[in-house]
Amino acid sequence: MSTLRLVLGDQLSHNISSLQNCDKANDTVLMAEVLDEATYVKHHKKKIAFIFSAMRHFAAELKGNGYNVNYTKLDDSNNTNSFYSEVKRLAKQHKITKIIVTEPGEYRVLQDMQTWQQKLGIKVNIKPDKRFLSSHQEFADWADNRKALRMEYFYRQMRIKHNILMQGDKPEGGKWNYDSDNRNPPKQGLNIPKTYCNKPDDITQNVLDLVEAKFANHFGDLQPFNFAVNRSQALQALTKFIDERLKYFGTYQDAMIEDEPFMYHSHISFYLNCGLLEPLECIKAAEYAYYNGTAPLNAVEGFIRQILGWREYVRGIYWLKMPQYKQLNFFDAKRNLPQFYWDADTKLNCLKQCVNETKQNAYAHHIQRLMVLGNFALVAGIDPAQVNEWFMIVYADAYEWVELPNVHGMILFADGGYLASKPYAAGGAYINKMSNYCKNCEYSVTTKNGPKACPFNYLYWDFLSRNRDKLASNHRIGMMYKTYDRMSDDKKKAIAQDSQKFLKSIV
Ligand code: FAD
Ligand code: DLZ
Ligand code: SF4
Repeated sequence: MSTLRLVLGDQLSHNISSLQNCDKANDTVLMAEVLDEATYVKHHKKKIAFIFSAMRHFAAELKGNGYNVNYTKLDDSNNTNSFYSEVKRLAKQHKITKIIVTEPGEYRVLQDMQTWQQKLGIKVNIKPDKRFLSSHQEFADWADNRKALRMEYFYRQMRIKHNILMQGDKPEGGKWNYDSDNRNPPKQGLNIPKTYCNKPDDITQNVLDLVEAKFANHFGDLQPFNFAVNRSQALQALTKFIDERLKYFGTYQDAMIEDEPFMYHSHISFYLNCGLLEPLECIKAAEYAYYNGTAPLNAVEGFIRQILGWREYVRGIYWLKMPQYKQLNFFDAKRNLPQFYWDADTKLNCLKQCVNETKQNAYAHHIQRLMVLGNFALVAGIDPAQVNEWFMIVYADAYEWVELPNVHGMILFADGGYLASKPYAAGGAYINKMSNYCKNCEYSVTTKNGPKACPFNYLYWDFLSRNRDKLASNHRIGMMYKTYDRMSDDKKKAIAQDSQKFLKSIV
């Protein structure tokens, strides 16, 4: 009797359910770098390097802890290059009688795993992923019979359940949400501390060479590579954030500055999503900083809400609504993704900046993703499948359970308002208020129409006008139609003409 325990690249946690009660003398742990996973979308080079290096470091730790690990490297001659074929190969080699795996973070992988038992004739036990703070059942129970799901109410329930920032049954400071204090524009002379920066060791260097050789035609810059690649380094990155940047996280959460890709954000999503950090330890570290007097409540509550609220909420929606969720296209958007999402060759300075930083770092912070890259895709009517693929490719923290609800639901409103109460569409004024991008742009953010006008200005109104039948009854956006209706016919014509001309120019 021998059990095969499969650990995936985003399951790098020592307490992962697939390793529980492991018989170290007889069981085999399988970890495998497989081409299928690196190419089902052509991931950013940095993302592949990060996952492979973190996997190799984790495998070494497991071996050090006495586990019997079979680690398949990408260029091993016997690598069969898919999860299933590797499991099959190892099951034969080690006379395996049972397979244990923790449920994956993507529906396509789960579907595949669910066929293994029948195909292999070996019992396959798919265990729940206990690293999340809300189970599928708990989320489904919460969602049951609600007309509309709203993150805020889910978040309050999670605060109570985990007793985070609570004074008895009341929220700390008397309010659940301090978002209204968290919308400051950037100001000049901010002294933003440097983010965590790790020097590649030999393991990482080998991986970087491998990625350069095998994935040269994938998007993104491989160098410099400074990610944390094991748990102790990820903890250092978390501590550095809590000590140096958390205090301003809230105030400048929505701010964007040219050549400051990380602002006061934590830059920990990669580590959380692949298992090097646990959500509750990040939440507790921030909560401690508040009670310790080193960070104010608006920052701490804002940060905790992202992890305890948004992160769990989007995962809940993904598993509740897949596979249908991915097919939704509320606005019937069909336009192809413009080439500048890949090469940053555009006169729109905000997009140029955000694409370039994404290419360099496999990272962009939330407002860049939402209000620049996402906002443009929404108002330009880009096909959700193409936008979704782009976001899966370019960010080192992208796994479908978290990427899809953010893209389909939050930025594209492709689910018709299941996740968000209104589309986050905005004109250039928002980007101008929250960034310094417009100062160096060839377009004029204050001009509404004509060749010099900021394209967001007319595309915003064109988007509303094109989708009137779908949006007019939305009470959070319906009033914008009153403003549109007060415009002269000439103005409306100019909006439509400028939009058509611009959209034609970006194919
Ligand atoms: P911080 O701003 O410091 O926030 C702290 C943590 O909160 C993050 O590390 C993350 O774990 C969590 N968080 C914050 N916002 C969200 C959110 N909306 N959904 C889920 N978790 C959240 N996040 C991903 O992890 N993977 C993705 O593929 C991803 N795609 C996104 C696509 C779009 C269009 C948008 C608008 C958001 C997306 N997000 C995604 C959410 C968010 O932008 C990133 O989690 C965040 O930018 C990561 O940077 P950070 O670690 O510095 O986060
Ligand atoms: C993202 C990724 C990549 C690029 N490569 C691998 C890999 O070779 N082996 C592996 O186990 N996991 C990899 N991953 C993470 C998986 O894509 C992830 O586990 C699934 O998408 C399920 O969430
Ligand atoms: Fe972006 Fe418009 Fe500002 Fe240019 S003017 S940076 S296109 S918002």
